[in-house]
Amino acid sequence: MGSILGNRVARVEDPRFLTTGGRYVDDIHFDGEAHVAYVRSPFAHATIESIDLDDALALPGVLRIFTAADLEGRVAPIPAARPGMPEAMSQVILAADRVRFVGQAVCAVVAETAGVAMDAVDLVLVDYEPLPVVLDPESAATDETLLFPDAGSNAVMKIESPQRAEFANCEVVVEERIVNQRLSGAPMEARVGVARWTDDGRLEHYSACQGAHPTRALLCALYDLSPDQVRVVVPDMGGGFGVKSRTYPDEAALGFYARELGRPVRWAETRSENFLSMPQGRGQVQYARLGGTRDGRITAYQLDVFQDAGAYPMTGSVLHGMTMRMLCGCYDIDNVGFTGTSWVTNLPSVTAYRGAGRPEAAVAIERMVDRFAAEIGLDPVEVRRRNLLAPFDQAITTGIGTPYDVGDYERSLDLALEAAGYDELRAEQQRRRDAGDEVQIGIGVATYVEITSGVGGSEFGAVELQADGSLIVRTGATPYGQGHVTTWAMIVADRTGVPIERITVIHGDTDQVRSGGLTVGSRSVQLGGSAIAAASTKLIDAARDRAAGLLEAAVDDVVLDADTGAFHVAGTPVRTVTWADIAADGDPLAGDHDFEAPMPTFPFGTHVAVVEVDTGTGHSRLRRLIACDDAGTLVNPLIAEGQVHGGIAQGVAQAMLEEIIVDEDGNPKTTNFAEYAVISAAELPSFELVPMETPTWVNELGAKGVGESGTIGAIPSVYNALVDAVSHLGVRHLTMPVTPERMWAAIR
Ligand code: MCN
Repeated sequence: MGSILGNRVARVEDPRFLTTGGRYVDDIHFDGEAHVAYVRSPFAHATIESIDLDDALALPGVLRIFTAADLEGRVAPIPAARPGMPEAMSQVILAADRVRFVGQAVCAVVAETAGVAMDAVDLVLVDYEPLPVVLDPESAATDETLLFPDAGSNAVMKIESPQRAEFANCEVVVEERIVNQRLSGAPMEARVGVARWTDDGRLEHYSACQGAHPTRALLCALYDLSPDQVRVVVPDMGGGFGVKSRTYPDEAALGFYARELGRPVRWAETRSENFLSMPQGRGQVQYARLGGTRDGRITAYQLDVFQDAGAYPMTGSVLHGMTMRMLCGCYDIDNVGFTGTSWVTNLPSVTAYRGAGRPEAAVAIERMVDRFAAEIGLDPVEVRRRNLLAPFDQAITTGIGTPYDVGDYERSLDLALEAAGYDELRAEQQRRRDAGDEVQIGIGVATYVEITSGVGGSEFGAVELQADGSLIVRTGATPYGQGHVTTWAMIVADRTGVPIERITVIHGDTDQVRSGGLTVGSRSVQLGGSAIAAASTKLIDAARDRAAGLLEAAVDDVVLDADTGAFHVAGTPVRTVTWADIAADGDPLAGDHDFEAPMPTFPFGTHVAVVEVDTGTGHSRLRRLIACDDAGTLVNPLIAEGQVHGGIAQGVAQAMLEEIIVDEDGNPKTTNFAEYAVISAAELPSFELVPMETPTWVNELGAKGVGESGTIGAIPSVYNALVDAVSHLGVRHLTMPVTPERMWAAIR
């Protein structure tokens, strides 16, 4: 028998989802629950002149209506997303004197039922005085209209490299303005929360969020409570995609309403509310400049970025920092520069969304490499080959100063091209062009590298032996579709020899797990998985001690057979001690560990996209997507591939379909799934995945993250393919999402 690691073990989570169903926050109810609905601003920017609650309060079933004045001094201000952000821009729960985006919460209506609360919302009369609106970060940068006059500027955070790239010696220079449009995370389950105060004065909060402990920390800060006075529970979730990495003010305030009413309080937003007010992704405008020699050597690269932070700075206001770290991509370029500032705008806040700053970096460099290739008339693959970093297995530092762990970029390129049949595809393209076919094909290649666990920090894991020899695993990671239960059980089974059926994984409950971080940045396997592995080793060490006693042997002579899960004296496997024997021989045994890595890891790969474009209508279709994603040693290739599939779908969506659209007054035009073109299986081919595993030395599992790679590789490859399809018509650049309308206009 060998290790279970690396096997395609089907998710143990799934039978429940497929039979009895999951248990979501919306399935958890308490006696006497009251329901919250929010009065939301219909203006993108306005002062609040007056609020009239009389009609709403008269509606039978309405219990209370809260405004900002009711919260004043009774709920602490929400801590800034990052230290150093302008204090004047702090997030608020309810708008006091000014609203800054359509959908901002102004009043909270609490009623006996959700229906009554919603009806009452329509009866609240708010008198607004509209102000000029700022709808994109470039306009914000003029500081003509200030969102926060006290801050003196719309700027949130400026990040820049020590120097700018120098272009004087370049034979060729290409420039482009690239927009990474705003996207909705569009989780199937919208935001939902329930809060109640237990008889012993503790706050219990049920949330659909990406980390139970960070939400507990937020609630402790808001209500001035110690961690043992708050319990946060995250049951099953219908997707997070980064946008649920924070518990936002509308939900965090539930504890306040519950305390005021002396009843449990629930809030479940509608889909429209989710589109209106949940923080969104991307929103980065880039000015890219790349230069080099006529024979294809890149010698200079400068990226200047305007990052949209939205109305109240959250994670989105630091995303350009990640873009800077990944500026150079897979390339050997020293002469590079970056500037970027995040700016507040009259739109919902921007937060992390699958990739969070790294797809933006990959889009910029990969688009520019293609743009440069077109300019010098060289195959884009050839330009990549001439500039890729040579393989390395110890840390190297890129031109922008980011250390990478391991990389073998050209091999991923070779593998993907071979699987794609690149030469035949180019031949087909030439045939269609020669024949003047109405439908042309485009081939897009992107070699990418990204950063996982980029924010660092530690993650907690514990393994506890039960009386019957089974194991309980506690993890600080909060899964929401990544299959941690299966994956963690596999790691523990591999170490202990206890079969995965006898391993129970507990997560997402601060009363059950000592500490934990966020499931973001594809950090969980490398940190949480490593913590579990190390905790297993500690448990085994403690168990060996006990086994030595039972076997009447020296502890150094006792070994664990990880295939059978039995301890014996080395070389004498006849007399064995089982995990149940060990459990029976004394106090409960456990091992726990907080794992912190020496550095992040840098997954990489190559995606090849093939699109068909109808040059008559501008309609494009993704025909194939070949993806070679290297996430180091894979614990469970089946789950990892699922992660890549989901990631690719979201990447294709950004290149071809999805976009938050607002009118000139800042009114959103994409507030439901009829208007927001969320991608579905109908638009996608079956993806062709090419395996490659280059282990990292950063953790004992050799694992890098995979949760976002698909997105990061897919966006630039599909984007490049769409431009490539019409490059023979003189098109050099397009704007994402490349809708039929944009494609049609470009062709003409
Ligand atoms: N895995 C593996 N070997 C590795 C790396 C990962 O086998 N070397 C497998 C494991 O089974 C692991 C899974 O892939 O459980 C994901 O691991 P990892 O890459 O560490 O990512 P995280 O668990 O930290 O997940 C976060 C990531 C992010 S940031 C977003 S956004 C995202 C994503 O995961 N949102 C998702 N995947 C999602 N999947 C679903 N279904 N829904 C979302 O909202």
